[in-house]
Amino acid sequence: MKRIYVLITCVFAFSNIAFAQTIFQQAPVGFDVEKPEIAHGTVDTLSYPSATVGNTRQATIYTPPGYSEDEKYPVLYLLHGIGGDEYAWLKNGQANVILDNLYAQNKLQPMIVVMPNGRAMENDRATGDIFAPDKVQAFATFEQDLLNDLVPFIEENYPVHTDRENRALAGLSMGGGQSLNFGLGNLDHFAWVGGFSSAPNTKPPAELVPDPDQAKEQLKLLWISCGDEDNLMNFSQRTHEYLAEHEVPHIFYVEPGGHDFEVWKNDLYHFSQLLFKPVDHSLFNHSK
Ligand code: FER
Repeated sequence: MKRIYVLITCVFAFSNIAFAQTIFQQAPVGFDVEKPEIAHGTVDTLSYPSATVGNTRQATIYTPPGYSEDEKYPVLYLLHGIGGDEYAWLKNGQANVILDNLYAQNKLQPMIVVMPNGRAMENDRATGDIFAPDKVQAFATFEQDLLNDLVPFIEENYPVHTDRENRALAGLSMGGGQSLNFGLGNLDHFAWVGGFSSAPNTKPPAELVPDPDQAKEQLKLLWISCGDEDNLMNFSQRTHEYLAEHEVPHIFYVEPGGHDFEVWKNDLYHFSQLLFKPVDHSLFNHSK
């Protein structure tokens, strides 16, 4: 009899592990390779006045194939990590190529993707000691720059919807921590939130989601992912466990890999396809 219990326990334990890792297949080979024969979106650099930093700041922007000023689009704000800047997702993450390929397969809702510089300080280059306290602090200061300077600029200057259900915030590592902190801390601004391999700047879960019922009600999608070989897994794991305990629907996606763009490209590939559409709730984790 005892053996049967052990067997049943093992089956459950393994099926849970397997579930966490198989919600999504890995992005198919070639998903990040440029295809000359398909339509391409447009990549640009924009400048906006920042009252937060007291200067003019830059962001990159991707508008989709078929973009028209006569339409209105939802917006994904996509944030980089501690070693990155507003070009990181394009240069190291081939974000525009991944998105072009998804549009060619009709897998994406038309959206504008804004890639800001998340280090809100006068010199926002990723040079010198990128872990220096003032530079790390600038990733927190970016909350004000994003909410008070960049989002209003985008909404005044681009043909975009301006309600919370048409704004998504996601990022990798430091940008994952920012996305969880700022997104979950400003549910009146964002309904779609994603943290990829979120870093130690991620607030402790009870601070991140002090009111689980409100989060449950307001979030369209909460995405937490991490590579299974990433030393920062603890920050995603503890967030997932708290969310599961408080029954806040979310996706917890553990994928093969470490702390690098192979993982983050795969995250963008999957996360972007879920945005601004009715979400398949069977993908959500409700338990630990
Ligand atoms: C740390 C380890 C990693 C940390 C930040 C990171 C601020 C960020 C990594 C990344 O953005 O890739 O201790 O402290």
